[in-house]
Formats: sequence, C-alpha cells, structure tokens
Amino acid sequence: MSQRTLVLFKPDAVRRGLIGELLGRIESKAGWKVAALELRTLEKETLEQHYAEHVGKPFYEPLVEFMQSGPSVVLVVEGERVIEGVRALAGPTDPIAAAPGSIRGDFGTIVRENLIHASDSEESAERELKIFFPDFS
Ligand code: IDP
Ligand code: MG
Repeated sequence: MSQRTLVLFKPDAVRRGLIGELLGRIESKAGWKVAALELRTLEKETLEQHYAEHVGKPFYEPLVEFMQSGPSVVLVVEGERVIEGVRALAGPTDPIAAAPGSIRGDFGTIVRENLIHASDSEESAERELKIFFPDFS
C-alpha cells in the first residue's frame, strides 16, 4: 500500500551535517520517493500545531524551543508502507534504547535531540502533511 509520510530532520541533525546520511537511508529503500524537500526554520506556531498532543508535558516547552534553534529539513516521502517504514528506520524515541542500525541508535544520545521526526500513523501523516505543506495535494 503506497502512503505518504511527513519527515523532519531536526535542527541537531542539520547542525551536525547529517542531512546526506539520513536522506541516503530513506532513498536507499526500494521504491520510496522524496515528493517534497525543503530546508526550513520552523515557526513557533507551526510547532505548536505539530506537537499539540504534547502540550503540558514537562518536555514540551524545551522541545518547541529546540525545534526553533536552527533549520530543519522538511520532507514528504512516499512509497510502500512508508509510515511504518520510516518509523522503523528512525528507531524508538530514546536514542540510547534505540538499536544500532537505526538513525537514533546510530547517532543520538539525548531524547530531545533525537535527529528525526516521522508521522506515526495514517491519521498523523494526513494531519502533519497539512501543517507543513498546506498546498500539497
Ligand atoms: P516520537 O518522535 O518518537 O514520536 P514523541 O513521544 O511523539 O516521540 O515525542 C516527540 C518528541 O519530543 C520526541 O521525538 C523527542 O524529541 C521529544 N521527547 C519525547 N519525550 C521526551 C522526554 O521524555 N524528554 C525530552 N524530550 C522528549
Ligand atoms: Mg510522536
């Protein structure tokens, strides 16, 4: 089943020069296509919409601050089971718990600065694609 997902390479990944590494892992998956890609410093309003489910949690404010701290790469990736697939490439939220071989497991140590966001379900993908690419059909 072909799907679209919203992916962010977070400001830590861009600062550390990992755009190519992360993009390469996505592009290496057979049949997956980058449908949109932009280097963008995310606005507070965009992040408040994106992370609405986390409002009130102790990590919310520092997360929104961190996500504004430099440019991110914003991507739409499409292909076979890409929603589940990019989550698998990313690994679980805590980079220390993430298996080596996953993006977070290979490059991360800090939970907040875990390099990548990827939509976690079809509903999230639809919601997030509208936030970041309102004109994308
Ligand atoms: P996910 O990105 O793996 O879907 P979520 O639970 O949706 O993880 O959290 C969104 C983001 O908030 C995480 O990717 C991470 O950057 C940050 N985050 C989540 N939990 C914590 C925490 O306990 N401490 C600090 N940051 C956190
Ligand atoms: Mg999440």
